[in-house]
Amino acid sequence: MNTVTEKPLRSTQQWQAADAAHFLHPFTDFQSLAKKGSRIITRADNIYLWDSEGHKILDAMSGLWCVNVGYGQRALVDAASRQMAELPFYNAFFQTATPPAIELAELLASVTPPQFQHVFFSGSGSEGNDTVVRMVRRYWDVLGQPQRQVVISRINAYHGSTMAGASLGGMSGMHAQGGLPIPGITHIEQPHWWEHGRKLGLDREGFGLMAAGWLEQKILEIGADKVAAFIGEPVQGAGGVIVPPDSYWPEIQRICDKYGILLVSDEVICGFGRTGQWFGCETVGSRPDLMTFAKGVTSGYVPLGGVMVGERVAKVLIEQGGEFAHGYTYSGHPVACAVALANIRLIQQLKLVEHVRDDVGPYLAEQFRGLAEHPLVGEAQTCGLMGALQLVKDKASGTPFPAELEFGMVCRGHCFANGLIMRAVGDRMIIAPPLVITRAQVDEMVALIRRCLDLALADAQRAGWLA
Ligand code: PXG
Repeated sequence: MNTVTEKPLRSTQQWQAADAAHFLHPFTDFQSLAKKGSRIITRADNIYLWDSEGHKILDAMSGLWCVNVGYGQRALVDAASRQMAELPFYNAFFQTATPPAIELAELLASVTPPQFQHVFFSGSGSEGNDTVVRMVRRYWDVLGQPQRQVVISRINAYHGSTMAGASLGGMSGMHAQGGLPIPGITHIEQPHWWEHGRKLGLDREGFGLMAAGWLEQKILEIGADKVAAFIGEPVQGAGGVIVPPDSYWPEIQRICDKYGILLVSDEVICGFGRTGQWFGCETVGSRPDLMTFAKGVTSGYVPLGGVMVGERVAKVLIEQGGEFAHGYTYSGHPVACAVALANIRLIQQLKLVEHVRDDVGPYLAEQFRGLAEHPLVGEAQTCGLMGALQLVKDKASGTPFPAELEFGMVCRGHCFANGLIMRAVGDRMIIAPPLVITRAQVDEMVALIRRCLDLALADAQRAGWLA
């Protein structure tokens, strides 16, 4: 469109034809999408999107877990436009820097936990995690322990799609393509009570300690002197919004401390207010040495990522490391940094972290307790403004639907048709709405979710799947 008020430049069918002819979408079966045609999203405001057919959609996924301040925030648009006119690009490689990158580094140091005074910028979360792998190995090299190479991560984690990011991630479908994981990366089982602890008859907190214990077992199996770091998302996002038991992260911290292993918190989804604190590690009670961030740092308006580097690591790299032979053209991109500055200041002005912590987060939790009563819902979990509903065939026993039914996709189909963007990860229905959402909008979202659950239930009854 020329502007939001003018007629579209092309019809939906024309967009879809050109899309199918030229655009290879991420994580997509190209052929099946080409047959079906993409949904073309043309504009957005606050927590709503509009498609090329004029349908209004409530975006309960914040774009892709990133539009924390919601769509249409003028301050971010103006910051980008001012910076583009002033200095659209300069690099930070050859002993130069730009004011937005410096100011953002300073502001990040003030909003992150106190151990973080330094930042390394990247263009995305995946690149941030590539930086993490290089940096933790370099740290141990400089300390004279080059054998400390192994990074331990978790099955069903998501840490990105580059070679290192996908290797750190624990998605078997991704490992199956492209010869992954790269050497020196290994995985332990996730702290997923519904999947593992419940079946063992353990309560949540007992299971949390057991799941953290798997880290200690792995360290002992490899040899502590070979382990560089452990990485985890405070709450697993793409894996299905898996909120760990409260006992899990403090025990992980204790184990990392015991063996001197670096702890990395991947805050790409949990950062910038999503969990009701500035960073997820503050919600779950860990004290990481490094934090990866992206997404919410700019609310997705432009790409930016990076790694917060705690003083333990920064001191060694700065005082003893010499040149760190690593960096990206867009490390500290001035336009991205200017947008991030405007975004973080807006989060502060609107008190969005407090809004999630004290108001809409607890309100969402209350509404999800209501949804937990639905016959299809085995478990409902929230953390701040992330939520998951585990769909089950039989509520009393928690029996899942057979995987081949892809029942989550049945439910997601109803969401799609009813103006709600909600994701299905297997049979876990998940949300992460923009942090600006109001209580009235939470009501609107929950009513839509309930309607889609009812429609999915009617399908299951008609098809005889509940028997
Ligand atoms: N870490 C975490 C925890 C993420 O969620 C990344 C790293 C990688 O960030 P980039 O900016 O390189 O994409 C992510 C990204 C999904 C989905 O299906 C989630 C992500 C990306 C794409 C799809 O939920 N998270």
